[in-house]
Amino acid sequence: MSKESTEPQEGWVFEIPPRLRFLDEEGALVGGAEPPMSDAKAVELYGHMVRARIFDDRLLKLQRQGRIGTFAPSFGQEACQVGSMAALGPQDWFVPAFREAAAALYRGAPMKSILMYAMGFEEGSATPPGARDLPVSIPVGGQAAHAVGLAWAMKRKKDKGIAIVFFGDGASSEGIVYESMNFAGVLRTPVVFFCQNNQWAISTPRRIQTASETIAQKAVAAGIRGIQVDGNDLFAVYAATKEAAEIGRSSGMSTLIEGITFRRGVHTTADDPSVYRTKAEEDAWVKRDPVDRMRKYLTARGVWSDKEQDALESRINAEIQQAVAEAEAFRDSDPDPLAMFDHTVAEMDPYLARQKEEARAALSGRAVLQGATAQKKQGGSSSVVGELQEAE
Ligand SMILES: Cc1ncc(C[n+]2csc(CCOP(=O)(O)OP(=O)(O)O)c2C)c(N)n1
Ligand SMILES: [Mg+2]
Repeated sequence: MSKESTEPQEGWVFEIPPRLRFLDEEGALVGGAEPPMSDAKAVELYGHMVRARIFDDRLLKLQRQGRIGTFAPSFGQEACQVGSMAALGPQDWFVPAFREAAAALYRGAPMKSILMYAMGFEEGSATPPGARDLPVSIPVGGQAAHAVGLAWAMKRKKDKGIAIVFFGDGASSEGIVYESMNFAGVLRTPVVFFCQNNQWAISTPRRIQTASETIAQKAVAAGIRGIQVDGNDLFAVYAATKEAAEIGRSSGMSTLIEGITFRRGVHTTADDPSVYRTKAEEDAWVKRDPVDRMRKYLTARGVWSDKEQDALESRINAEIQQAVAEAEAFRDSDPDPLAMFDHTVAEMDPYLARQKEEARAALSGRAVLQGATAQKKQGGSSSVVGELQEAE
């Protein structure tokens, strides 16, 4: 380890500043705040939020129709995801958890891929060549370590990218998240730890997730910056992430951003939030919705109208229809089940390679068994075991 990487970091004040906010719930700038982007950019990012929301809604319907499997909606968290990714560039690594469809779409993931993944096809995890995007990560918090590893590798290669990792309020209690922040502090690797505090970890509410007053302050012990933002305010998220990335790029200092938001929908399509939270709580967050807030802002600025909204929605619906058709065509094309091994890791560990070979053998065994069963129907052997033995 180099001398520089083990030195205490001087010149930083590890205090959590007041929660950052630009827009109030009515979409008005607060306290003389200047918008951190042009109207044209705000319109563009609003379009991305709407696109994510309509896509999310469509996925929910497809799941209810039995056309895709389980998925975790980003409904209500669009500002956290679009605002942060918009502050970064293709040189930066995107490390998602499992609720980041809005971020992935912004980043360029094809809708078709997200649909394929939700249908159970690992081909949907394949990222476009050269994209610095990791696939969905289901083990809660584990991806934080990947982000630090990526940032460390970039630092060693003198590559000016940073890594952003998403995780939830629940994940903030996982050891690996603390360990990752600790490593990022010690190694001085530029990571934006983006905690989407959506108030719930399945049925566990924020108030019993941690006795800590904020999640942001957990940065202090790791010697990295911590900041709370209104996570339903696109401008606040954008500005905080941009600053965190600039500081990271120039100094290696990491930042933990706690975005205060709300999971407006189900945890996943296998969940029913009405059994553990009240309608009053849900209603309170409807008023703080990030997409509505931005629409009010843009409308008041005179740069958005209902007509433009209709045109946007039609374009998005057509795009989704096309993507669903393509994903279903893929499903019907008899995809190779062995592809489930191919798109999560760059280099396969020996144990995974072994599993792939075992799966290949089992699948070909199944094919033989099916063949033998077909024979039986035509008056062949009646013993399945016998058939398997014959197949060997
Ligand atoms: C290590 C691990 N433990 C438990 C689970 C089951 N699980 C999936 S999501 C989840 C809650 C995560 O809550 P949070 O981190 O707040 O993220 P959110 O779902 O709210 O986006 C749990 C416990 C898991 N996937 N991985
Ligand atoms: Mg949560």
